[in-house]
Amino acid sequence: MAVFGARRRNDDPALPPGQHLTESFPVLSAGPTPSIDPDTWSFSIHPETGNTQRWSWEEFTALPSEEITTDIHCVTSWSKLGTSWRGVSLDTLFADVETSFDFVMAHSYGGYTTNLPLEEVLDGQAWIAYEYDGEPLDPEHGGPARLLVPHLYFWKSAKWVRGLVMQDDDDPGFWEQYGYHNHGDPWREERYS
Ligand SMILES: Nc1nc2c(c(=O)[nH]1)N[C@H]1C(S)=C(S)[C@@H](COP(=O)(O)O)O[C@H]1N2
Ligand SMILES: [Mo]
Repeated sequence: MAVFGARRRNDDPALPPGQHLTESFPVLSAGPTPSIDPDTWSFSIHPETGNTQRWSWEEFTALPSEEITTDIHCVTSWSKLGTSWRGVSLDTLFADVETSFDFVMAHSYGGYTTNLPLEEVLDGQAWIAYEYDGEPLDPEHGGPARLLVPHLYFWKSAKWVRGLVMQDDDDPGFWEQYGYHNHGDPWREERYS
């Protein structure tokens, strides 16, 4: 610890501009927490070819998974450092997907949507996460499974995700239609448009 006075919290190099640290794990949901039965849960990817890839909960949790330790940044200005998750990389899920579209729209149980460039969810940048801190993901945090795209503001990490639809255009999702930035890079403070 600093001897000559406490380091200002916002000086932490892991903190993007305008963010402050939180130790808690706030819940931010635009609507009620849907109750989702793993027996009827599925996750699917819909390319423009119509060749939909779909996984049941049993199939999904049998896929190779990874442990992810990462910082997360909410546009309302809290950041949480060193969060730990388990999930399936989108590289794994996209392995057999053929598409010439450059964007994805994430769709959640409950109706939430958010848009992302395909190239920003591949190459180890995004996961469908189903554990947090070694435990099944809490429903209020998106359980049974959520998108995790930690290099963008956390609204892009759709809770209760049920599928990704390939898009030709970068059409805005739920919060993006209400004025959130279409891209959402916390290091560039892409908060609102
Ligand atoms: N389905 C869904 N996903 C969502 C949201 C939501 O309202 N619905 N809120 C987003 C926002 S604004 C944030 S900051 C994070 C919050 O995740 P948490 O509640 O686990 O902290 O989820 C994102 N994903
Ligand atoms: Mo948020």
